[in-house]
Amino acid sequence: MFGSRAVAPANLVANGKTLSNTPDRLGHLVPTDPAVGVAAIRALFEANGYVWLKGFLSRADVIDFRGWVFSHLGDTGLIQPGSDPALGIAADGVLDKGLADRRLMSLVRSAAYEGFCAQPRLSGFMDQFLGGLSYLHKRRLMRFTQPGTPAATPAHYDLVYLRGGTSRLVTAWIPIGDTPVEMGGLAYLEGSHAIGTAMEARLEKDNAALAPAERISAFNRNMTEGGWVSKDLPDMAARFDTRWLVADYEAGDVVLHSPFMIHASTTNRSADRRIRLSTDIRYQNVDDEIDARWSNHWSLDDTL
Ligand SMILES: O=C(O)CCC(=O)C(=O)O
Repeated sequence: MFGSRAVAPANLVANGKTLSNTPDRLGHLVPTDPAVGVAAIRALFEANGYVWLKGFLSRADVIDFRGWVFSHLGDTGLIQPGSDPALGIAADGVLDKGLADRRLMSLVRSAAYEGFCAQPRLSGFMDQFLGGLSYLHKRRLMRFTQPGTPAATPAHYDLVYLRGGTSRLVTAWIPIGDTPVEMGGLAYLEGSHAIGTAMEARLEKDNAALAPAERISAFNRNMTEGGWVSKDLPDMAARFDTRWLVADYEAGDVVLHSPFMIHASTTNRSADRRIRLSTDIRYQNVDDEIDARWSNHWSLDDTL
């Protein structure tokens, strides 16, 4: 269960570019058994910028939650009529994007989603991981990606969007359902927490003269559009002489990543027309400075 595949997958595409699949440019994330304990998990997080916790949550609970989410998106045209919502099979017809976006905003405000994010297994672990009481930021994102659409998250590191408090942050990326490589789950640029740290140090100098609100903005004049590092994933791997690490995620897995770790996603090319569903939520120690801009629910127009 915990072994990595030996051969890198072919034909991963992001933003119109095909990722090189040579072993020096593409590899696999290394899975971690949560049973190794919090000290070992923390050491891996520090060393690698990520920890892929296999089977951390109940697989059945995660699949149930997938079904619950898609059942609330049924009338938007997202799901194949008559199919089991837990499978998340995309409909052939046209999506009512406006309705789907409004529904998504309701779902991330719902008690059920709140309960999913605040489940004791996660919050208890985060208290241990952060060495104190953990704080879960209220701005929490849930994303669905239809197969056959070009949607992909450009390469970035999270601190760019959360600069108004501590940098001692941890993101939990949670696939809500099985997400094999071809469904375009998160890809991590190997060793890039050091690259993100150096980029942020440079930007801190560049931003020093800006007014306080602009200084912490991901969209200020010194940033690229959207705060992204790049949309060209193959170029980034070559430029930094490193590899994109991808994985066949399964329901129940949780990936923790550092706020300096560069990550992105690839296009969902599911042959079975399965929709990628995931949530990304952020924790810190409650006693560290909190970025007040993240104390509201996620809105599509919140410019954060
Ligand atoms: O799920 C995605 O496509 C992006 C998630 C992300 O950027 C994150 O977890 O920080």
